Amino acid sequence: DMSTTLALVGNPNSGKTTLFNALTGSNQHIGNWPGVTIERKSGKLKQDHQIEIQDLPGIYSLSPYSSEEIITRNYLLNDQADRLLDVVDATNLERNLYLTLQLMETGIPLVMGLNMMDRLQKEGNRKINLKKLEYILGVPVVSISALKKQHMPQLINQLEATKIPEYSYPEYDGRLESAISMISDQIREVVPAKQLRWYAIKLFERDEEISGTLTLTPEQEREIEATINTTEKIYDDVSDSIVVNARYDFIARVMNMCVIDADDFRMSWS
Ligand code: BGO
Repeated sequence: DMSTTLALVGNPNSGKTTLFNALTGSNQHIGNWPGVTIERKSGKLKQDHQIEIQDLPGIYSLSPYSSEEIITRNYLLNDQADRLLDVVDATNLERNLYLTLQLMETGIPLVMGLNMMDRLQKEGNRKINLKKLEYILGVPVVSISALKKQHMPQLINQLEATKIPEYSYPEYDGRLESAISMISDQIREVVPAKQLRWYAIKLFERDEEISGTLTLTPEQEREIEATINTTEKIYDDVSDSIVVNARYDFIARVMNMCVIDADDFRMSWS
């Protein structure tokens, strides 16, 4: 079987539905996710029926707080997607990247569809350097307009590419990184290799949905808790908030490197 499953992921209002329709045409299957009344849509890529597209609920984060988030993260962790198409609203890049970073932690190959480029251009006060964005994230970025069906061939080309480059994970503050690496050492034997970082971060955040799925020895649990405790003392903060801040720091660096606002120009010339 040569078919690949492409999961469509993104924030609410990023244009996921518009893009799904543009990519699949009338070739759609609609149902519900088990146990909830959230619509489940899948379809085949119009131009290439070997690519099965699974739409996932729109979310801002992979935390376990809403049904939408739980559906999405279970789907991703159960390894049902061969690759991800991360639909990003270019006019809200900073906020959308928060999900992108978490998607990258799942280890699943990812293509970013930077959507709403028509609106960004029309607004005219901001430029995104796509090459730098690709470079700093290490993932392919295709700028598109799902509404106007612009750059669809380029996107499809990228989705059909036999190999999507492996990316390195977003690297956070050194003190957090050493905690993640110590936790990774405790769980290496019990989680899939490519999901090691994701599980380590979730354990660091004390995500009980996730820790409940792992069978650890009491010794391992103590070691992990000790690592979390020490790190919380170093930062004088609770662990989940340490991770949130680390993600925002990373995003701030991405924005500094890749985005130019017209106002910045004016200020520097006045
Ligand atoms: C309304 N460019 C522009 N300019 N708009 C886009 C693009 C794009 O590339 N892609 C999507 N939109 P969804 P989720 C609307 O519905 O696909 C627009 O939640 C309106 N509706 O048309 O639904 C899209 O599935 C009345 O806009 O997103 C939609 O991810 C006035 O972004 C919105 C203005 O797209 C969300 C817009 C009655």
